[in-house]
Amino acid sequence: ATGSTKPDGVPDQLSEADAALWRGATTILSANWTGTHTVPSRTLYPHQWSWDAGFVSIGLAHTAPERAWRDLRSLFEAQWPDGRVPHIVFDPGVTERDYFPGPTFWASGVGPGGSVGPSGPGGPVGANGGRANGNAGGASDGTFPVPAGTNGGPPRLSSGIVQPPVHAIGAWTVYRCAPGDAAAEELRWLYPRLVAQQEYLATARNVGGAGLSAIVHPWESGLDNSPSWDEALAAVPVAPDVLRRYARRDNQVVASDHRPTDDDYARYLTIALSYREGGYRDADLGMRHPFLVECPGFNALRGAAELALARIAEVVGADPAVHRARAASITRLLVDRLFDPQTGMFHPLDVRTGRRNPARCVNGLLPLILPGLPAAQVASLVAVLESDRFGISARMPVPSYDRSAADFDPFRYWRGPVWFNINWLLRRGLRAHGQVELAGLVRTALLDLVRGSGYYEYFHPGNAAGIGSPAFSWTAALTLDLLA
Ligand code: 2M8
Repeated sequence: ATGSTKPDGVPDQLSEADAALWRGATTILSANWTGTHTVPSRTLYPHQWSWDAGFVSIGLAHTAPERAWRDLRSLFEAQWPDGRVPHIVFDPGVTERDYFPGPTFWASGVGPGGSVGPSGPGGPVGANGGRANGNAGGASDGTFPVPAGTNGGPPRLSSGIVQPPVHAIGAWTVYRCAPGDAAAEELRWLYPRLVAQQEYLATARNVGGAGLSAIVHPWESGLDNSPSWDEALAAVPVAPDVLRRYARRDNQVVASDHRPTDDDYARYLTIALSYREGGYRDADLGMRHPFLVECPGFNALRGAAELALARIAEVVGADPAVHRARAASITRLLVDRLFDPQTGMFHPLDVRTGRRNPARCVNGLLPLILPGLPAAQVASLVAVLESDRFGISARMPVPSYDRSAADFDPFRYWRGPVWFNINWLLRRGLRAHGQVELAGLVRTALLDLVRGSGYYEYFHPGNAAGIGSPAFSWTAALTLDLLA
C-alpha cells in the first residue's frame, strides 16, 4: 500500500470498517498460504492454480510482497520446457481424494531432455528438468535466455493445460507497489519465463492460424461452465463410462446445483483424456482434438500481459517495443475475428466449425482491458455493460452471463453468478478508457459484496449471497487491491 500505515500494516487512510475488511482479507491469505504458495481455497482447491496465483500476487503486493514473489516462483518453477504454465501445480501432500482430477489423472511427467508426455496413470512423474534444448526460454532479443535446467527444486506434478496469463500483470503490480533491488531481481528471473509463456500461447496455440490462441479445454478459460462453451461442448463425443471410471469430488464439497453438471463434467474429462493421449502435444491439434476455441477473455488477457511485459522489459533492460507491438496486433485480431457488431460484444470462435458462439457471456466484455481497443468497440462494450443484460450498478457488480438469457442461472458457477476477479478486470478496463464513474460503481459494489457476505468464491447476482468456497483467495487479494 502507498502512504503510512497502522502498526499492523493497515493503511492509515482506511475507515474502521474498511480496516476490518483489510484485516479479514489478510487473515484469509495467511490461512491459505502453505509456505511456498497460496491455495485458492483450503476445502475446494487444495493445490496451486495458475491464474489464481496471478490475482493473489496483486493482493499480496500490498501486504507481503516477498510472499507474492515466492508464489509466482512456485508456479513458474513448474513451467514446462515448451513454455506452458500448467493450470494446476499439485501439492504432493494432497491426495486424489482431496481434489479430482489430480496428478494421477493428468499423468503429465516431463521426461529427460525436456520431452513432455504422460507418464502413465500412477507412474512416476519426472522432474521439470527442462530447458536443456533451450527452446522455451529467452526474450525475443535473446538477452535473457533461461539457463538449462535451472528451475531446480523438487520435481513438480502438474496438469497439462493452461489458464489465462495474468501473471505479468501480477508481477508488474508487485514491483510497482514495492520496488527495489530485490524486486528487480525477481523481475529478471520471471521475465524470460513470462516471455516463454507468451511464446507458447502465440505459436503452439495458434491453431486457427490467424494469431489468436485457442484454448483446448473449457478449464483453460477459467470460466469453466460458461455458456460460451455449450455449442462446442455439445459436439464432443463423450467417452463411454467416463464418470464411472472417475468419481467427481467437487460436488461433494459444495452443493451440486452450484457446480457444473455431470454431463459437463463427462465432457471435461473426455477432452482432457484426448489431450493427454496425444502426449499434450499441440502439433496437428486441428486434426484430432475435439475442443478448440478462441476465447475473447483469454486473448484479451494475453494482450494485457504483453503490455505488462513492456513495463517489465523497461526495468530488466529488454526491448519494450516488441511487447507493445504484440499487444496491438492481438487487439486488432480480437476486433477482426471475435467482435460481433450485432450484439456489440465479443464472442468465442469455434476453430473447428468457424462459428462464433452467440451467447452473451462476460468474457465477451473483457477486451475492455486493452487500452488500444478502438473507440467504437469501447463505446459498444460500455453500452452492453450498462444495459439490463449486465446492469452495471453500485448495488451489484457485473454477472457472468446475460441476465435476460432464458438459461441465466443465479447459482450455477459461471452461468450467472458474480465473480470478483472478472469485475476487478472490468474495472481496470473501464479506468483504462476514462470511464471513471462506472469504474467507481464497480469498486463500490465489489466492496459491498465482501462487506455484506464475506470473501466468497462467487456471489448470487440478485441477493448478493456468497456461494462456493467461503474463504477464497482471489476475492481476499483483490479486496486488498481495491482498498489500497
Ligand atoms: C475453477 O476451476 C477448477 C478447474 O480448474 C474447478 O472447477 O475444479 C474455476 O473457477 C477457475 O477459474 C479457478 O482458477 C479454479 C480455482 O479457483 O476453480
